[in-house]
Amino acid sequence: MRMNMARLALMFGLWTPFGVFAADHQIKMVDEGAEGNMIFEPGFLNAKVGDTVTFVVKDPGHNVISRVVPPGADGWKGTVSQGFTITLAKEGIYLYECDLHKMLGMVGIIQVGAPINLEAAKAAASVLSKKMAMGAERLDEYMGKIR
Ligand SMILES: [Cu+2]
Repeated sequence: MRMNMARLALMFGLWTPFGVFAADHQIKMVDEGAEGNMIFEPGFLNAKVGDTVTFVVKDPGHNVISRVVPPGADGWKGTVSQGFTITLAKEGIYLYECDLHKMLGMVGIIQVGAPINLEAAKAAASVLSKKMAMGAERLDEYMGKIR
């Protein structure tokens, strides 16, 4: 029995779970990184809806807490001892920090699709950078990468 290609493609599409094409990104928590100390690597990440991000413990003693997430997305908070994975369920900007070292610029941004909550992210980044003893230029650099 022969099957034409269109039909085959349709069947493949129907049978392929959404998650098959999702990527898992890794962000390391680092004491002394190539671009500075007390830093997430990479500090800016571009991802797609449905992707996951695993925060990897390169050096212990950090945590990852969301400060801004897109409307409808779940925030997260917790001490990270053995890594930690989040799913990027909604489009927009995710701004997060290490609560222990945010004053030193240990913050990060994940952009998923269009930056629909950019104003909220800008407002939070502005508040955050004023509290920083150092590393505010790092946050500015990440914010500048949002397209
Ligand atoms: Cu930290």
